[in-house]
Amino acid sequence: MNDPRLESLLQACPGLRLKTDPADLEHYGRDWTRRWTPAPLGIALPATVEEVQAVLRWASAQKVAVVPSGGRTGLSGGAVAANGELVLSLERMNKALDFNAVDRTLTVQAGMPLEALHNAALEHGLIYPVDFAARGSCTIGGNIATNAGGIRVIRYGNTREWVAGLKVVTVDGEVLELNKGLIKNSSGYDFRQLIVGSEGTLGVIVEATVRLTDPPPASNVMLLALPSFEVLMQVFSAFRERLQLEAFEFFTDLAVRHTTSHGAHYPFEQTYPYYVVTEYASGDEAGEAAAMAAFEHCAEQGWVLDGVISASVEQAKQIWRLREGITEAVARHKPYKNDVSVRISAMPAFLAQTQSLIGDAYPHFEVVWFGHIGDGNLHINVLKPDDTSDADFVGQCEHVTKLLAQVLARYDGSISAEHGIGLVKKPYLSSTRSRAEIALMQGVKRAFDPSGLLNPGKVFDA
Ligand code: 2HG
Ligand code: ZN
Repeated sequence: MNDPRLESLLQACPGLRLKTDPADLEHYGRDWTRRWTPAPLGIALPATVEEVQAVLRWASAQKVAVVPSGGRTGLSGGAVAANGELVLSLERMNKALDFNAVDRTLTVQAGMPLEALHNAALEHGLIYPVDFAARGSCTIGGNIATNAGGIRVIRYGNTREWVAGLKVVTVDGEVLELNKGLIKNSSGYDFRQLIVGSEGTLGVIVEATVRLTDPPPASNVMLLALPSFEVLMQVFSAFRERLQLEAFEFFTDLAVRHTTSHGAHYPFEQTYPYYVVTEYASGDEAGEAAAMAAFEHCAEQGWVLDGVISASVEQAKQIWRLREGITEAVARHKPYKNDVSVRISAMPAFLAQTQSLIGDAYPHFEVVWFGHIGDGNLHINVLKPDDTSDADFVGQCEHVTKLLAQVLARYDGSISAEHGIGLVKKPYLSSTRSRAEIALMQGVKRAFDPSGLLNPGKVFDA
């Protein structure tokens, strides 16, 4: 620990756990984006709210920038520390603190992994319904900081809907108790919701009180094979009309090729261009009959070519793996990621335009399409060819993203549906938010963090 600033941090916060090994700096200085070289000053791993307060007071006094850090599974560079920042990892603050059976809320520390939160809810016979593939590694604090969405938004909404209260430490070490678990609270600005999605730029989330709900009725998983992109939204409407959908996810043949070469099991005898995995409530015969009716209707119209329904929990997991395994399966190709959204009603026209734009723009690149189509959210992963340099590849992709941003603006869409803006989408923020909005955001940032020390350079430049 050569940097004298870290000695002074330890004096300000005796007993604080600090990591400074090069391997740790590398590990904690990056997220799942691999574009930036990690270069943090050090890693602080507080165990208590008081320690977080002490670290932030010290950072304010010393004018040291701080990057709050959860599971670092983000895909927008929101947790990257590439400029000598102190990483403030919440990983040791990972416990459940309080369950309230009457309020049906669970209060946990921010560093609790999402999967641990799911399990903690289940211990009380309830569920925390927000879910996505990174559940084992991401943390609830990070989920809140990006208003994470995932595979069950169609049924339960985004993280935002489930946050009943937050404990946040401000840059000068004050503790804010936001909303305190209330359902009704019409007492001025709702800072809780301002913190949700603020990507660590306004304060450090140390505790969250989340709402829980009843477990869903039994569900089944169906995998559908589609002939074309054009029928996707028709299949969605047919299923949504007849069933209570828990998930409705889309992916392409190329995605399947990657997940199966990564161990996922493919249940059909031949391949098809497009797929949907849908999960729906099916506790009884009526539920299954409705699912069959939806399937048959789509088959009659020629919108689906094949289908399989999970006959066991194990088979349901296998089907899900075809979809949930995509991010991991394509990771070695250093994908350039787009995470865009439009209103569901705009989806058919937006999809058609985007498909032709991407087809023209990337004739030489593999493009993996997938996403939460039932929420109007599309993921477009462009894979880097081995013989193209990182810089050249990103340069070409950025050019296309500018065009995509223009299409999105035409449909009033968003350049980031659920991954946040971070560093990756910062150049395109103005395609989704107006100049007046960005100016107000900058003003809010100054009110919370006048010296610009919290996650500087993320979302927008102050
Ligand atoms: C998903 O939906 C995640 O699986 C990751 O949001 C998307 O890797 C991606 O682009
Ligand atoms: Zn997603």
